Amino acid sequence: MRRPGVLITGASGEIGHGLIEKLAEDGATTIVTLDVRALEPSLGRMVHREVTGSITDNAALDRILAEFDIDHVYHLAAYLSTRSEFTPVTAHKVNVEGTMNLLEFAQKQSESHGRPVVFLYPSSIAAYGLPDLETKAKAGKVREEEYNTPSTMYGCNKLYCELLGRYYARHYKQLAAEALSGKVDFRAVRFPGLISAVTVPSGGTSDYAPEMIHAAARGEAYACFVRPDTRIPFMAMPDGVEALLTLADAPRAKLTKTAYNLGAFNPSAEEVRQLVLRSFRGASLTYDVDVKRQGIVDTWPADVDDSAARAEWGFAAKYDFDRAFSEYLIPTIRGRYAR
Ligand code: AKB
Repeated sequence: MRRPGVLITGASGEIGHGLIEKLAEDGATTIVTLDVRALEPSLGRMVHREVTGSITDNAALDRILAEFDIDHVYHLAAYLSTRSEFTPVTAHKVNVEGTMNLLEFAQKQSESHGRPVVFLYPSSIAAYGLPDLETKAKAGKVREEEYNTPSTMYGCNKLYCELLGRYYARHYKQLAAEALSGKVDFRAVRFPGLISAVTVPSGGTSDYAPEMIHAAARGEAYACFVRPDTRIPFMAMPDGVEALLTLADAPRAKLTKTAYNLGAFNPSAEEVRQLVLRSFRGASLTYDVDVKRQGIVDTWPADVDDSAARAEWGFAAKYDFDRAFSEYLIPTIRGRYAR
């Protein structure tokens, strides 16, 4: 008998950390993870099977298929935006071919147990590409259908994988209607920059905000790599994890979109810096603009319209900018570094 469970890829990353903790809370979910990196021991104790391997390795996926009856896939593994610009071919292999492998895996799982597999996909604001700063300033809250012309390899990968997911959902829905089993229930969110109090990101371009906060908490000097006026949407990690879980539970019939915007707060880099300076007096935070990374965030929207997520599956971020700092980031980070 194969054991029912959920699969998390890229589980040792930032989102995986929070997601595992949340899914493990009631002890009722069998959690299977797949990552090239080992989980921290404290997280490893919360999962039932930790597979160390790549999403590009079909043998690893076949082993999971043979052993588990997976009904939810949280496909978090990806190369982020800055890293993908340095290694575009590898990024495409991991981000696109890896996602394709996971979609095939989900479809096979569904065929074998006869139920749809809910496939959660974290897309990104990188799926947008605004042509210039003037357009960005005028665009206001960008809707899902607007400016779908990403400028980075990562953004192209994310947008294309949303379409691949849509293809799988429609294709196999049709097969299911023809009485052939198998169905991938693909659901995606376009995450803003995520800020976690317990992990530091790597390889992203929204990293300047979390890096500023963590450096200040550690008492280290930090030079922000974007201009003070740079503005993109951000979200506190607990809201990001909650969004994935809420979307996973939403009734299928209510969902009209393949990918949903999520909004929370959208401070400029200087507004982040000022709040960090108020929280960590004497912190050394300066600017040293990296032209390439600046060029990337300049194509991302300053804000997003998340009305579809609110209306269709009841999404509402708990943390605005001030609450994210005062109730989540600062107390958790202080505790972490004090230890
Ligand atoms: C990145 O900066 O690449 C990510 C993202 C916005 O998707 N954090």
